[in-house]
Amino acid sequence: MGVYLRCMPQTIEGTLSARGLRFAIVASRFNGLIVEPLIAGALDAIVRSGGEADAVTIVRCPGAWELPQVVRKVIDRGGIDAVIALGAVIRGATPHFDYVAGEAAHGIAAAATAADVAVSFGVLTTDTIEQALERAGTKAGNKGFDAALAAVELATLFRALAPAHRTAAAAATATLTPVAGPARKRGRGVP
Ligand code: INI
Repeated sequence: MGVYLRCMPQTIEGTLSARGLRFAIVASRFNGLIVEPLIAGALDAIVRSGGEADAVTIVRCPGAWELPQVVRKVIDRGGIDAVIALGAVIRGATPHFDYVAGEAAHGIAAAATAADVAVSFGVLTTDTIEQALERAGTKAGNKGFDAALAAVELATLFRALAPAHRTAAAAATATLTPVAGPARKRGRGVP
């Protein structure tokens, strides 16, 4: 307690303001009954946190297994602050689920780690369709909405974590600007 009175730690964190942010939603078509409400939830979260619907590009791919490849391409294409990956993998009678869900999770995590932009994970992995429906806008919320909010927080955190030399340069410009005004008035400024 005493330590905090003498020395306050610095906290760097994101916000939930999507104002000015550009997003890509990468969504799989497989299990569209579940994925479409996830997309709607993500858009709702972006708009309700101050973002613009026309600052969102929706990119669709066949299934969750393809999500990592497309997320990478979308990041390489540039022009966005955050990618929200959405899909639904539902367990069947064979081990296929484990391969698809595992590849989606590992691949998106690998793309995220290598990326300069925020990447969030909104891929449902459930045992049943009922569990997936519950998480796509019914009794267990909407994981698309949650993933979009995570993307907003991460993108704004990345802005706050911009390299120190860049923020120092911005601060120097900000301090110098007011000085230039009066100097110019007295005839000593830059012509
Ligand atoms: N894709 C999904 O997105 N969800 C699933 O539940 C699923 N299952 O269970 O098969 C699924 N399979 C397709 C896969 O993602 C690829 O599109 C396919 O294997 C072609 O590469």
